[in-house]
Order: sequence, then structure tokens, then C-alpha cells
Amino acid sequence: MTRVWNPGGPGGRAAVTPHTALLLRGLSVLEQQDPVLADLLDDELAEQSWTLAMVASASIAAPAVLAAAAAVLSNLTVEGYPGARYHPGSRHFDKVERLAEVRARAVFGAQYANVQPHSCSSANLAVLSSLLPPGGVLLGLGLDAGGHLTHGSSASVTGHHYRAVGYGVDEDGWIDYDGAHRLAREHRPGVIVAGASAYPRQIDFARFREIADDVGAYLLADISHIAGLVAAQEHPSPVDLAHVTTTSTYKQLGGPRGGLVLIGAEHRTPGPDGRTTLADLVARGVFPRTQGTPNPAAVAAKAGAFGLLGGDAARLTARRTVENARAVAEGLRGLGHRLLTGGTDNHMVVVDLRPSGVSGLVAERALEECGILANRNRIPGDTRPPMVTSGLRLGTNSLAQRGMGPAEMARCVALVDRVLTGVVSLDDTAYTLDPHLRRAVRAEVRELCAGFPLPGYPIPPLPTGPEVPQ
Ligand code: DSN
Repeated sequence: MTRVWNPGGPGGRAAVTPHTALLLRGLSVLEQQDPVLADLLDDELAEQSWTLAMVASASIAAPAVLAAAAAVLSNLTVEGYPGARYHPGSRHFDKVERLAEVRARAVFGAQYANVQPHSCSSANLAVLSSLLPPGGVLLGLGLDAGGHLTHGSSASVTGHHYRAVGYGVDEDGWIDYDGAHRLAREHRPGVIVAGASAYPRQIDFARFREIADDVGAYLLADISHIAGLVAAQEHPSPVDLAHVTTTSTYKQLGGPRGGLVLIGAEHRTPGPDGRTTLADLVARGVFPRTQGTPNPAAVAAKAGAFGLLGGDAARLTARRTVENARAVAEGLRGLGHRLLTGGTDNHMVVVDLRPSGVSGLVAERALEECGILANRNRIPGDTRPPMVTSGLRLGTNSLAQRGMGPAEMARCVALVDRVLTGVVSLDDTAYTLDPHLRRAVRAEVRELCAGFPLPGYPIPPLPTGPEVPQ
């Protein structure tokens, strides 16, 4: 196809492709015709640029990935898979979807990739519904121990459709593999989930596979939080160990909101019926069992994000992510904070706030006032309700992507500590924070942000809104 479109007609200045022109026009019309929405989007860009995002389940999408997510492909309705659709008009999207699959397989060394899930929650539902009949036994890490809703929590459909059993962590926060094995022998699960939302250590996928084999279960590895580290070989990969692996594409992959299913060595292994391969089961599990039409623009953005993952820059970012998390853990521990497991092997640090008496909610809000984002998190044995909690989860994905290293982590740790030790809790939800402290921390946050802009993003003016989030 013609790569360069000449909007000025013959002799005019060759500028951009027609699709680029479309997106530029859309953005310009948005600004003119809907300034309310356009301003909100600008506010968000300023917020992200001038705050330290230490939310462990977030990463920064490259501008090209954001643009692909806005692609004209959004206009399509094309159920099914490349070459086997239920609607006409998919010939270009078929190539896009295949490109995303090829890149995903290459990045993770997988034999099969399904790029259609709208999220990792959807991916998990698709896989579980393929491998486990209603009422079947599901063994996953308990929510309070750091597991995810879709690993069998009673708050999720997975805790209702299946007989969910939760394994846990020991009192220092380490996964209790022996306990998981005992539970597997006792309850004979059809599926075991290895994966976590709040676990700061490497997961021993080989050990989980041994447990699964011992009881004849399928092993599902959910690597949503560590997918970028797995892709960069900074964390052992489960792709050939687990029967099926799932991940979200935005938590650590710098992709769009979405999910991905991968299968390695087991792609031809039969499912519970003894005939249908796991790859075929997963394909049917995603469409038509749990989803209709995919989001074609998101699939394009996944292709773009996967294309950025194989190179040296991504490997460097992953290594820096781990080094930074270690620096955060050592810094906080040195200042007397209690950390689950005492440290970290991945991108995440989980602080047990109980010794300080500050709740997770108060910590999260006080930090946000100062321009630092980190979320409250339940910790094992937590007696506070889920909206309050006694823990704080910090992550280094976004800071590493901005180019910050251990020296900057030392400054971040000092800022976090100033807020956590300076906030005065009135109860689990109310607190006061000295405005001088808030201004001083905010000023240093902004100085750090100014030195390390979001990669590839323009630097917006400082936000002008109220000083304290409303
Ligand atoms: N699972 C949630 C988290 O880890 O923050 C978000 O998807």
C-alpha cells in the first residue's frame, strides 16, 4: 500500500499516511469541539507526568502504542479468528492479529498465543472455563495472601462457579509450597493457579508443576505482574512448565488494556475430554465461550507493544526495574519499615504498616496528596477491611521506564518515609498532614519528574488545579 499520502495534492508536501492524518484530525477536532473532554485528557497527562507512579500494576505505554490503540480498526466487528471469521471485512485485521500472535510467541518463546482477551481476568475465565467444569476444584493463592480475584476469590465468579481452595503464605509472607501441596493432595483440584497480585518474590513454577503432576491437575500460570521480567529473562518463565500461561498486557508490558494467553510445550496436550488440544480449547474458551468480537485496535496496540519488548532497551528497563525495587526495599527496611518477606526479587515491595499504626488507606491518600502513587494492600492476617487494609504495595515499573535508577530510588524512599512518618492518623480513614511537609515533598517529586520525563512523551506544564486531590 501507499505509505505516504499527499494531502496537498500533486506537488503538495508529502507528510503523513492517511491513517496518521485521520488520528491527527481526530485529536484536533476533539480539542475544538469537545474542550471539556480534551482538557480532562490533558489534565491526566499532566498528572502522570508530574507524579511518581509507584503502583505495581501499571506501566507506561509508548506513544506509538497509544496511537495504535486509537486505530481505525475500532470500526470493525469481526468475531472469530484470522481466516475463520463470522463477519466480512477482516482481511487487514487478520494480518494485524497474526502479527500480534507471532510477536507474542517470539517474545515469550511460546507455541501458541491468543491476543483477543480484553483483560487477564477475561483470559483467566476463558482458560478456567475450558479446563474445569462448574463445581470443579480450583486451587489458587488466597486473596489475602496476595492472590488475584480470578484465582478463586469469593468476590469473583471463580469463587462461585468452582469449589475454590486457597493456599497461603507463611508468617513472613513467603508462599507455602508444602502447604499448597498438602491442600492439592487433600482436595484434588482440576486446576492449580500459580500467580499473584501482591507477592514480592520469584514464583517457583517448577515446584507448582510438580504439585500439579502429583495430583493430575492442570497448571495455570498467571504472570500479569511479572510478564515484562519474564520476557526479559529477569524472572524464570513458566511458559513451558505450565499447561497455560496468562497475562495482562498493561501491567508490565507497556501495552494497551488487555490480556494474552500463551501455551508453550503443552500446546498439543489434550484437555479434559482427552481429545481437544489445549490450544484449541483456549481458542474456544476465549471466543465464543467468554467473549464476542475482539477489540481490534487493542490487538493492534498489543502488536506494537510486543514489537518493543524483544530489544536491549526493554531488557535494560526490566533489569533496572528489579534493581530499583531492591533499592526501595533496602532503603525502607533500613529506615525500620517491615516488609513482607523482608525484601523483593521482582518489581514490587509490600510494606506491613501495622507497626506504625497507619492504615493502608491513610498511607495511600497521604502519599497521593504529595504526588506519590502507591496502593493500599491487604496483608496476610489483615484485620482491617479490604477498602482500608494494613499494607502498602509499591512498584518500580514506571520509574524504571522513566530512566530512574537506584540513586533516585534512595530519594523516593526518603520521600515515602517522610510522608509515612509525618502523617498523623486520627483513625483508620482520617488523618492530618502538615502542609509544609506536603509542599516540600511535592516540590521534590516534581524536581525528580522534571529530570525523568515519561519516555517519548511531551512535557506538559505543571498542573494548576487544587493542591490536594479533591
Ligand atoms: N489486579 C490489580 C492489581 O494488581 O492492582 C489490577 O488489575
